[in-house]
Amino acid sequence: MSDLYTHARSAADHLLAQTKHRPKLGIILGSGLGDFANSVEDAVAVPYSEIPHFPQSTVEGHSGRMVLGTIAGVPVAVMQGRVHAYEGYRMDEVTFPARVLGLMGVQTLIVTNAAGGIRADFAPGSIVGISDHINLTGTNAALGRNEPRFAVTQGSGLRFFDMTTAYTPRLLQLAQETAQQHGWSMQTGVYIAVLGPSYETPAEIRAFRTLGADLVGMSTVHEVIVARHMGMEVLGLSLVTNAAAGVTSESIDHSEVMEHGKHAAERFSALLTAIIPKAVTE
Ligand code: CYT
Repeated sequence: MSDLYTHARSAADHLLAQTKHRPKLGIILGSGLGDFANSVEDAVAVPYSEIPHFPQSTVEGHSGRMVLGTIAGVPVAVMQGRVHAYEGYRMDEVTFPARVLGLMGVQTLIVTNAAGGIRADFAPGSIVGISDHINLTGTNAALGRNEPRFAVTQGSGLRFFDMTTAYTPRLLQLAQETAQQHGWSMQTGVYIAVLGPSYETPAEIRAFRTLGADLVGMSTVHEVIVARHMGMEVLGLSLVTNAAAGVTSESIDHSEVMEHGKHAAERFSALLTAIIPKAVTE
């Protein structure tokens, strides 16, 4: 744990040595959304296995490489695949890549995931902007001794840090406007994170709805916590892959979750490509 900063620094330096680009924006691609990494221009792809101290993903559909290059002229670092707590990784491992992105100079982080729709009007295949989250995983990625050297913007890296606008309102609005320009309206919702790997029960989904959640998944919140600790701005996008348990009479199947990722991939990529040049600030 005390080596976390040093390890993240050496991973960041290793990655920066592979490219002339200096990424301003980072993207973490969720289940079934990895294809977007193929649209990076002037790309260098570094397998996670070659990055010092980087955790390796064990899940199907998470291929595990960092793609460095540009999208619409913006220098980016795109993570194709992430590791999850349900694979048995500690919180510092789950969020190590987000720490590395920050240390590489990323100030804007786009986190994406495949989620179950708790709201009945979130049809499978729709892309929903995350307005806020509920961390129900029982743990927190910022556990342990505070490390102020993780601050990427002034006033960040604090022991206790604000989560009032964890999902940057400007970026959420930008995503909605961009979706509208592409001819569809993007709804927003609250994402609740559970540990997994079991999908939720219908009773849990009813409880989550009562708690104020609109989407459910097994990722994202830890990365967002770390990003906010470091002072990055965050945009969260969920691809609704299925109705959550009990919302319809269907059961939930991982292959169905992956299939929806593939179908929505084109729309998702078009949206991201249009958002990126407008998301970065000077
Ligand atoms: N779906 C999903 N729960 C779901 O129902 N993709 C994650 C968690």
